[in-house]
Amino acid sequence: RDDPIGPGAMILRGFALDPAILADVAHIAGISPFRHMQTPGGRQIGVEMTNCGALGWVSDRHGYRYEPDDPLTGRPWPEMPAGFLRLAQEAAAHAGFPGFRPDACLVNRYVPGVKMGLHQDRDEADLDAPIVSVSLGLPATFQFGGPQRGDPVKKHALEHGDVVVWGGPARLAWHGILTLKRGEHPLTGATRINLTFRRAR
Ligand code: MD3
Ligand code: FE
Repeated sequence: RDDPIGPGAMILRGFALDPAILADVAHIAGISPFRHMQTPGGRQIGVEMTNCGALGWVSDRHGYRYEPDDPLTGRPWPEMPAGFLRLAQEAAAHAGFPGFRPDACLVNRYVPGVKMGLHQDRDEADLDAPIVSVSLGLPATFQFGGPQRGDPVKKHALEHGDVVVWGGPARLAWHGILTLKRGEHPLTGATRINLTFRRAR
């Protein structure tokens, strides 16, 4: 089911239900483990992160950026699985963005009590490309506003298998995830996994 939630933003409910996605996440985490990154201000980010693809999103005392190598292992981030690439391209095309070629996939892991505060995604060189985000495991509520920090936000529930595509006028929208509620998911246990596909360069 397509759920248009604003100009340039659409939820594709149940678009990512293939259990192979979670096997791929486990494979990635076996090479580049989930870890807490630091903010430039020296605080620890509550969400645990890893990446796959040619570039990975990194945050540390020096700032936010995309890097070809995992700073934890000193090796390249694991390759983007073929199924990830296909899923992201199919979702983007379905939402009206044909030709999406993501080179970065950030993998976020939430446990109950963790949130992601309101922010914009603007560390990417190509802001014409959309972002595709995949939700797995425990449900979450995400907040989605406008291009200005003070714009009113709307809340939407995201469940296992939901995919959201953001582009055009929604690309620089402020967004975040409310504190994850406790729960147990048959496939992910007490966690929520989010894959965020981007064109970083
Ligand atoms: C709206 N992740 O990694 S996905 C992030 O569920 C991030 O882990 C959240 O925000 C998560 O940066 C939210 C929904 C999302 C992703 C990217 C967006 C919403 C967006 C980019 C522009 C506008
Ligand atoms: Fe974001």
